[in-house]
Amino acid sequence: MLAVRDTSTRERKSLDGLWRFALDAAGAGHHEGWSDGLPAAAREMPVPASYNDVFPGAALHDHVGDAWYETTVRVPARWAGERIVLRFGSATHRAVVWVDGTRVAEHEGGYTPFEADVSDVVQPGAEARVVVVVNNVLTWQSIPPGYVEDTPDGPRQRYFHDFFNYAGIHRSVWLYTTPRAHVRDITVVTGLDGSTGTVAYEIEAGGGEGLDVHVALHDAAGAEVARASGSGGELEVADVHPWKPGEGYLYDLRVELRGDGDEVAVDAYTLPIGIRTVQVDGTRFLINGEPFYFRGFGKHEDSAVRGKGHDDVFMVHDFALLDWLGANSFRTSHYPYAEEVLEYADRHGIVVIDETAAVGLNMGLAGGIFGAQGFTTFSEQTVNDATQEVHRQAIRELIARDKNHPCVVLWSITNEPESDTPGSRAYFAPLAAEARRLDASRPVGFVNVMLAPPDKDVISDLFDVLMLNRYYGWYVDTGDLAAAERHLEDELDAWVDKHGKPIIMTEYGADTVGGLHGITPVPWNEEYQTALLEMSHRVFDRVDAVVGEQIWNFADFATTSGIMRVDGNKKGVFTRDRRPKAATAHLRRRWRGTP
Ligand code: GCB
Repeated sequence: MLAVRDTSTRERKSLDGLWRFALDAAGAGHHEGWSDGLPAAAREMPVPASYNDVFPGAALHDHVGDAWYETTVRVPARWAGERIVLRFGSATHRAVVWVDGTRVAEHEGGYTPFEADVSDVVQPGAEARVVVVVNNVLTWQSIPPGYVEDTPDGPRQRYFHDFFNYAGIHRSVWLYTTPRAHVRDITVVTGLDGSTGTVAYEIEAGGGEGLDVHVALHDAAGAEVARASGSGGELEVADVHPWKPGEGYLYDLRVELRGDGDEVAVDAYTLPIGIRTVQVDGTRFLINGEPFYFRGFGKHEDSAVRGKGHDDVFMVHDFALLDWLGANSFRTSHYPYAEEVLEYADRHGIVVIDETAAVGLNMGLAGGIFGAQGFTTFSEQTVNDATQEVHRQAIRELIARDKNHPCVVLWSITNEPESDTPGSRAYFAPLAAEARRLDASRPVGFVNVMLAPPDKDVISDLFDVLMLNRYYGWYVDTGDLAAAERHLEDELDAWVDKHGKPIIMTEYGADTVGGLHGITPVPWNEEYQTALLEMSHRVFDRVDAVVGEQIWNFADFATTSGIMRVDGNKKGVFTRDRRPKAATAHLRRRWRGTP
């Protein structure tokens, strides 16, 4: 799916700003015709943002059910004759959209874009009313899963993942044009052969019968370096300048649809691409044929008041802090991040492990950490075939959106699922195969939980790399870093013996209250977080197969309430407002070599 861009043939108009907003816990809006306009009592709500923390009070914070949004947009008169599309970067977790009372789109899944062709619904020159109902309910058939408990005080959303269930219109909304005949999709796969780069491309056109496809590749200085025509083919780039970690060199692939002999494009779209390769070779992870070591974090899209609303200020600041520490990578734990984030990572040479929102498919873990529920993970009544279909669709949408980003080097199809039962193998084998079918150019992985060490895990053979979340020194061996060091190393050695695949440590860390110090490192103080990271790093340095360390977490983040969390998860090396904890000094030394 192409990102929204202005080009010589396309124009876009932002719908971001203040929308009218009303909660609808009872689901009345559907019967009372809110799709034609919200009740007069509606208040104003910023888009993009999570709605939960914008106004005080539990009604909004803990809302379960529908929330309605409405805005109007003037459709420029000059857009007459164009194809006009309404596009949402995301709406969490599902949405239905009406334009002037006509239902134009619905979408399941809170972290991927969707759009509707509204050319026949809007009038160029006139205003159009856009109404969206966003629903935040998690069920056994949603990704991520959850369930609603009916209590005497109303419905309560329960879920099995450790971040707050923020909801709303989290990313930008655009109205944009394309010509009626248009470039619908582009897929590139790049290669390197010595100093020659290759770009295999496929172009899908919509309504472009009789038009020819022309592609031209331009380097960062704007010079054309290759061209071709036809809807598929391969470009060769002599003296290629590869995309590399730390150096996000991009070419522009200019795609045009043109009539026979015409010089002027009917539609033009420019896709920035990076030429690089990714491979797994034994226990090494290679980018451009060279061993790559991941240094960085699992992150969250999370900040005060905005919740999960995309914000360019936090995005640029977070990347600046990654750079300040010498990090070279992060994982989009635990859902696809905003497209702007991937684009920024492309331009700045930051390596990304791209994850679906399939988190919390593990009742063993949910029972152990977040309070026993007694559910079975994979069953007719819980995570079942219908869930698997939603999960498959989530993988499709992630890959469709992010397949052309050079920063993305690895797909993570799920975080910490149950992976030690026959049911888990039956569930994941087809999903791993689906990810491979959709993209043969990148390795596929999943993130393994502590409850499924090498002697219990039954799915790691389906994947190319091992991604491990381990909390030695925190959830186990709490406060005993000597025992933690032994146990961590023993387990890593066992993984190496069993699988011989590269190991990326995708989570390790300690909850740490910013500002809490102790002369002795003990759990919760800043000294202990530093000591736990130092201990982990000593172990990683002794195990050759470890090809990456991504600390949990970049910054403190909001979670659901519970006795395990004090104002959220505190495993950040930055506080939620991005103040450094003491561990950042260790990281700067280790990752940047800065004293
Ligand atoms: C995990 C999860 C992550 C949690 C983290 C923790 O294993 O993947 O979502 O936040 O542990 O802090 O417990």
